[in-house]
Amino acid sequence: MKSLSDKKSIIEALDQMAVFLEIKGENPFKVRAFSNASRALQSSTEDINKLVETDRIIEIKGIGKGIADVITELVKTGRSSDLERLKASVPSGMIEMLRLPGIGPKKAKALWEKLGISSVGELEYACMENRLLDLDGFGKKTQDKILLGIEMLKKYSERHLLSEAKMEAETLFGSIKDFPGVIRGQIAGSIRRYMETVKDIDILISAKDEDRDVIMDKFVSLPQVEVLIAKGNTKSSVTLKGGMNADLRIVRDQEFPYALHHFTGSKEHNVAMRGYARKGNIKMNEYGLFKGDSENIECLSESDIFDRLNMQYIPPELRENYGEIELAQERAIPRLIDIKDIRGIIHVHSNYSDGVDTISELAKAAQQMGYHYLAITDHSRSAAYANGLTEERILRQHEEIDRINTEFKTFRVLKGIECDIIADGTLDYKDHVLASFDLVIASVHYKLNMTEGEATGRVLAAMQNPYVTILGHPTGRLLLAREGYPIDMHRVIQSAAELGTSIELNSNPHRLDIDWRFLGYAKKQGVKISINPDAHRIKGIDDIQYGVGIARKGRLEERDVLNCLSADELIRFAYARRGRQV
Ligand code: DGT
Ligand code: CA
Ligand code: ZN
Repeated sequence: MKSLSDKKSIIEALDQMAVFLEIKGENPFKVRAFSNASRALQSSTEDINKLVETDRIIEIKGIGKGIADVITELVKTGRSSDLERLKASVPSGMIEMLRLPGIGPKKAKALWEKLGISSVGELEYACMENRLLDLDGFGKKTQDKILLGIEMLKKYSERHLLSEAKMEAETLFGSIKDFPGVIRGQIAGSIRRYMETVKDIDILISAKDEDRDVIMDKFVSLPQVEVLIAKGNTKSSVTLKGGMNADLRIVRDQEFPYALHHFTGSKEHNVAMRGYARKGNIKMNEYGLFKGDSENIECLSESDIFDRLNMQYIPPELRENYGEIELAQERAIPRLIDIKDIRGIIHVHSNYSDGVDTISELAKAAQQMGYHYLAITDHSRSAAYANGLTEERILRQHEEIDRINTEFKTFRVLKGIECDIIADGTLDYKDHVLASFDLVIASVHYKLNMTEGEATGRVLAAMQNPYVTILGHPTGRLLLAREGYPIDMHRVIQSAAELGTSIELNSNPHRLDIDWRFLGYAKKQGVKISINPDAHRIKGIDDIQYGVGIARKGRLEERDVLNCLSADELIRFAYARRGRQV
């Protein structure tokens, strides 16, 4: 092991101890003792190794016995058991959080204690939901500063949210497609497949051989390019200013369909497709489909490839080797849900709780986007951090909704609530209050630290309540930030099927929860999935596009989706669960 006996590392270790002690809320004198010791070491000119050897560390002014022992252990063994113990008792995400500008131990501690935030991802999510505005010692300025810092941190992370990668890719492709010489092109890779997280951007274009150099020159000198990784005339790689890597590949136009299929992937899908083609004596790769050894089977488009292989076209979202190849052979891939099939928006927060826009503004925006209804679902009373609704404020909100509804002829605002599931699995309001809503989303928001048994029990208990129309974000995960609580999703789905409860596909790009890998099972059980934006502002309604993409990935059809129903049908669904007719 590398010895820590250099002064700098020891100073760092002492500083870290001070920070961890402060986060843990230890005695301020003890915290100060460590920072004082660190400062004392910094100004001391003595050789630490010698001081330790001769047992004279304690002679440095400002270093007492306890800290001298820590330093001695650091010098002799290269580690400190005290520091390691402390470090293990603080969530590892907190350590990353401390790298953000404006977040010192005091603020980190407040975020942890007051909002249960222990990672950068959770912090980002909380900022987006305006959670920091009312927190003591924070405010709009701090919140903005933190968000900016997080953006910088994210530059260096391995994977990215689909939403961010897709927007970057679309801007980039928007420039590339207009370069002179580009014949056709497309965004490929995991973005085209709508994977929830993405490593890098893959763009494929076709061009004549003689145009390649100019196109590559233009690509690498685009304003959003920060670093050139490699430049060639078939492939160039760059790092964008936002921190993401992007590859541009150029092929001959007649190769484009095969290359598009290849670079869309996934790798697992490609391998399985090649295996399937081989059974028909066809060789398949990124350059073509070959009968026997050499004769190329001409394909003008990607769908020709599937045709020639005698299978149904497989939409990109399905290409994960998740059963799609068998389905395509049987021609059993259904017509997947499309955003145009969505009739109404469910799960939107207004300024009654932690949203920023008024109900009326949200309703008008949703109508303009072509939807027929909007179910407002603010937070319930125990969500104090989000200004959850008291019973009295529910009444006021319902009066306001009734008034707004008189202004619309062909649009309707529904009365919903996102009701917290209390730790014991009961709901945040009494039944007679729940009965006043058109629909109820029940979600877990706190005490996320559960075993699988606890989480499953808590959620199943909540679903027993007949007023629960939809189970909200069923694992509580935040992509790239926080694992969801472990839960027996198959049992939850079975229970939803038996009870007639819907399950949410939360379309916020940080969540995308329920995971698409469970959608096939939900569909088979006949559970309706509610594709919800969980919007906290008008713009957030657009997030439903990510939910629709994920629903397609899970092979959902229009009839599998709750908000493809009309408002009347939706209310009938909710009331059927309550055992009542409308
Ligand atoms: P990611 O990790 O989000 O970037 O995911 P992809 O799927 O975009 O992966 P990437 O960028 O490494 O490669 C793009 C596509 O190229 C991939 O989806 C399929 C194809 N590909 C890459 N490596 C292989 C391979 O070893 N074998 C085959 N058959 N295809 C590959
Ligand atoms: Ca990729
Ligand atoms: Zn929620």
